[in-house]
Amino acid sequence: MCTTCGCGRGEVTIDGQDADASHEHVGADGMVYRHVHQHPRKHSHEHSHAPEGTQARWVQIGRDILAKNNMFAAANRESFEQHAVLALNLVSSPGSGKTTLLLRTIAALQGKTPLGVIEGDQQTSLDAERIRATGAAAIQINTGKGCHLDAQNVQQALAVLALPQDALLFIENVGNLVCPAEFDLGEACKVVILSVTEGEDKPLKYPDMFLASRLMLLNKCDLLPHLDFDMQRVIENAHRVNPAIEVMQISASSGAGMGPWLSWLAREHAAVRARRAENCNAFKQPFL
Ligand SMILES: Nc1nc2c(ncn2[C@@H]2O[C@H](COP(=O)(O)OP(=O)(O)OP(=O)(O)O)[C@@H](O)[C@H]2O)c(=O)[nH]1
Ligand SMILES: [Mg+2]
Repeated sequence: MCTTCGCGRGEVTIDGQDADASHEHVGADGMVYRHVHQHPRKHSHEHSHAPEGTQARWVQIGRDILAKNNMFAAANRESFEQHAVLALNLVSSPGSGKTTLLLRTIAALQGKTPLGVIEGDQQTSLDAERIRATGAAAIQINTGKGCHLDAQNVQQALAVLALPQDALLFIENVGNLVCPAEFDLGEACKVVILSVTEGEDKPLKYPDMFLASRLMLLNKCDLLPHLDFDMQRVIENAHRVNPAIEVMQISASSGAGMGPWLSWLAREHAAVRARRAENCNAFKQPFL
């Protein structure tokens, strides 16, 4: 459930996971209850014991949800660190080119770097199928009415994906510039993809997402000759929100600008591997 809009509770399905899993509900007393329903894989039902009450109760529920999410995120992060997995959370509005970017990235890395993909969408396995067609492993998570992935979804998907050591993990979040900003999945960082057809104002209108991201990829730059898009202004807007955000211009369709992105990936992955090696060495040091 999103702490902002309350979407998607109890609707998630994950490739390879039992649909009759336990569900959580927020009772009128504001407590989170877990119990099991028996119902078919694709379902839609009303939960009658939806919360009613004060603003303070909603705030508490939101805190509880994020606290629980952060516990799963911490476990995911620890597991990524232990296995030297670089996990990236790709966030954007719908259709900015996340899957196209992944297809091109996989084509460049296949056979060189082990990798896996977790795909988040409200419905369909279309994106996971596009990824699997390349030969790469992909798990689809359908969030139903939910508008973001959470860390528990990712933990469950990881159990099915079985990533090797030293892998790259790309998590394509549900297309939405709002809610995914709130949810830590245990990733090394969020990468926001903004296509040039969306307008220069998006970092100002959706600041949480641009503040939460370490890198902004400006995609569909092949279309610039046909658009009235001010590149300087979008970069300034992003830096107003997040002075530290890195920016790259790419075209996932044509492949232009992929070099700096691939170099960035290699650098980040090397840093994760170096950290893991350091930690292993620290364990080998005798205690003084
Ligand atoms: N011209 C152009 N089109 C692109 C580029 N990247 C993606 N597209 C097109 O944009 C559309 C959406 O691309 P996707 O990769 O499916 O976008 P997405 O962000 O994964 O979409 P959702 O998963 O639905 O949020 C497709 O028609 C792509 O061919 C690009 O660099 N240039
Ligand atoms: Mg996609």
